[in-house]
Amino acid sequence: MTEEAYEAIARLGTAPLWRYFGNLFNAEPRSRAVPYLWRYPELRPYLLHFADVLSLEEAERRVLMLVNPGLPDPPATTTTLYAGIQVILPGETAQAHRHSAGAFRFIIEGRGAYTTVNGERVHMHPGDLLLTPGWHWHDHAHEGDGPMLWLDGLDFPLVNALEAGFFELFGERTQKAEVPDDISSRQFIHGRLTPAWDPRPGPNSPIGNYPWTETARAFDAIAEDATGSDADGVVLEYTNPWNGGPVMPTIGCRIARLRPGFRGVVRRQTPSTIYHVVRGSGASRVDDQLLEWSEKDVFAVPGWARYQHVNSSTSQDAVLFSYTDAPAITALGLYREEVA
Ligand code: GTQ
Repeated sequence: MTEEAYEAIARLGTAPLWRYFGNLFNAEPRSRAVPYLWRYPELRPYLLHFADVLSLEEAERRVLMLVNPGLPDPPATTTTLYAGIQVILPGETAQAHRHSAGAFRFIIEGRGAYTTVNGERVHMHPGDLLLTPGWHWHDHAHEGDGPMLWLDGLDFPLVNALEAGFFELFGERTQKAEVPDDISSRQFIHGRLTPAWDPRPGPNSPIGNYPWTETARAFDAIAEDATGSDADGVVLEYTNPWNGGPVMPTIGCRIARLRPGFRGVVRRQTPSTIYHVVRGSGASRVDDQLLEWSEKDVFAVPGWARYQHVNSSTSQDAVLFSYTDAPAITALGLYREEVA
């Protein structure tokens, strides 16, 4: 009788909470994502191979997605975030489009490419952070020599989970330049002197490019005087000059310098994090995995996973770019952290 009752309630579109309770209300989060490291020297030859055999007329974007083994379908890098490595060759263009997902590029190597974002050409140099916030038109073009490669970061796993994903192609292959090149970076890079004639406060930073030259200047300015974080080293947040907040409502970006011999404390937080090694080498213990990273590698730290960063060099800095879903998690009142 009781078994029949269970079948009957299932047919009525119901389920007994008492059989599911433990799965629905865990004592703490258990990410399906796993700690994982992608080694750049292993990926690069295949990026160049596909640059050779696949034209940009055949692919919307020529990108190797960094797929977390715990999140194969739909592919994602952490539960909420995506990372990919994109390559474009001299003379190529990548079709203009826009999506409600927010995106950025962190430039890895090459020279002479730019992305056009809502009519502004934004030029790329290694170490630059370029934003293409949600629903901004963007296409890429390369007028230099040699391949140009960068890290793409997007929030589409989160946006799709929220069923808020929209996508649209631009009417032409590329946008025309409508404002002077790199105008947004030049207007805003001084941070505390913002244009008073055209305030456009919105949820996104108005800066097209946070150039590496300014990042290096920021580190130089504080030099050895900064205390830094016990877990994350001398860590700086890229901010929205309108409000001092994160660069986009769903994605926060940071850059950290781990001094020679740095050994972080063990920490965990509800946001998930994707790291890109700008410089140096070291290791991060993430739950039970030891991720031994070198320059240009990418690694994923799932939400609520314990992590500890170590700069294994006693003479060289390590520099880690990172991004998280912390702005979204914080806005929803779900941010937690713990230092072991
Ligand atoms: O360059 O616009 O890796 O739209 C994924 C989706 C890059 C891009 C990605 C995209 C792009």
